[in-house]
Amino acid sequence: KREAGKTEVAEPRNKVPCPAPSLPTDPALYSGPFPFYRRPSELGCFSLDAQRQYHGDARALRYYSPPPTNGPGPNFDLRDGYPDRYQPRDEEVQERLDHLLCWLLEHRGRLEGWGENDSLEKNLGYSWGPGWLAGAIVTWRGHLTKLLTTPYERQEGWQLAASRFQGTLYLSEVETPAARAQRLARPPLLRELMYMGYKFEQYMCADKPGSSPDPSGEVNTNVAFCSVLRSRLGSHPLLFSGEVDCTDPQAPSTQPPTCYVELKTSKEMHSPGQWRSFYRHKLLKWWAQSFLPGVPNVVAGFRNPEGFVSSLKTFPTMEMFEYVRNDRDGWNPSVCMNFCAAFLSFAQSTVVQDDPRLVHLFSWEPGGPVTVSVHRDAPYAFLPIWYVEAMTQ
Ligand code: 0WD
Ligand code: CA
Repeated sequence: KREAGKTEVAEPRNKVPCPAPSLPTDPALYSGPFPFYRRPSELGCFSLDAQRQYHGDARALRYYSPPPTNGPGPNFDLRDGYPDRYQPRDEEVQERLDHLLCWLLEHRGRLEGWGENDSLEKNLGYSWGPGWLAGAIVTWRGHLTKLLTTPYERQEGWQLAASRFQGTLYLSEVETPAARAQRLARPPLLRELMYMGYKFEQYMCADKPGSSPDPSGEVNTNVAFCSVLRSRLGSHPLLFSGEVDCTDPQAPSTQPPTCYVELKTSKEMHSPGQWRSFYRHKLLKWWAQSFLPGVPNVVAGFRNPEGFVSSLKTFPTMEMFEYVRNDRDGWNPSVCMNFCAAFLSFAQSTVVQDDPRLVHLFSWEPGGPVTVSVHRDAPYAFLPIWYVEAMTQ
């Protein structure tokens, strides 16, 4: 309304209030149809040895070797060897994307040169060849898992640092102050529980195909085998790497990632209420983690309060949703994937400047939206100088 005696002055354009962009995470906003997700294919792999040194091969890959089905069944003491035969990885070392970048440097020729071309994808405008990496998102599988479960997460927030370099968008997790405080104050029982997960792997895996597990040795969590995969979510080409527990020499297809097996431990359950809660919370995380790389089966070992596993159950990744399909308080894979796609679009449109020293920090706490802050150099910049220099040659 025009008031007498007052001149109306338009707000200068640069003063128009402009809310900082943010992304909501409510599940109801993402319940559309399941988005396109390309069947993940393995581009390569690498291993980390007992000293956490990188090797561009499969030396750390282990072989699925469950107890014979005709025998007495498992009786694994997951506390055996703790803490005397335990060499835990030094969690103070922030590795960020370093090992994955190491693999990328070694294979940049194949990623940037003419690779096998998928003509259907080419017709759709998504080619695998020169320029593919420049349009891709590079990250760890574990970071994508956190994005998939965000609409249902009520406990732990996250921070993801993002930098664009030569077109590619790199995403690297930053430990939140709360997560760091929790890690430093980790109760002894939780430390032992972490060991028990790795001990289970030792009971279930052999070093060579056809041989038997040897649980007498040490558990060294520096050792890792990582698969490097290519996929696409909606319009977002993805290159990510994830740690793989073992390969099943008896799998119907020996082609990775379909021969891979994910191993998990969980508390023995005794009531329908305990199973329901397991389907609602644990299976969501298991599904998200294994669906992304196309790992078809998760083998669970159920431990009793004394730390012994006497029963195993295989959960096919593609059947996990069935346990919550008719549960009003269950999770929905479409919500997970649609939110992840929305986040990737949000990140792609937020990080416009191509500069390896510039970081957009995406932060999320349960109950709120994803917010963004901008930083330059330390402590948030994460693309190492050796990578930037080698890629600039
Ligand atoms: O820099 C970071 N913020 C992170 C680095 C966070 C998470 C993982 N990593 C490292 C891991 O050490 C590994 O070398 O990245 C690599 C691959 O990770 P991912 O496959 O993307 O991670 P995720 O899916 O979260 O974990 C897979 C497995 C875990 O199996 P379970 O069954 O517990 O989900 O990797 C192991 C663990 O066995 N793992 C770790 N091992 C040592 N230290 C760690 C860790 N911090 N996190 C996961
Ligand atoms: Ca595992």
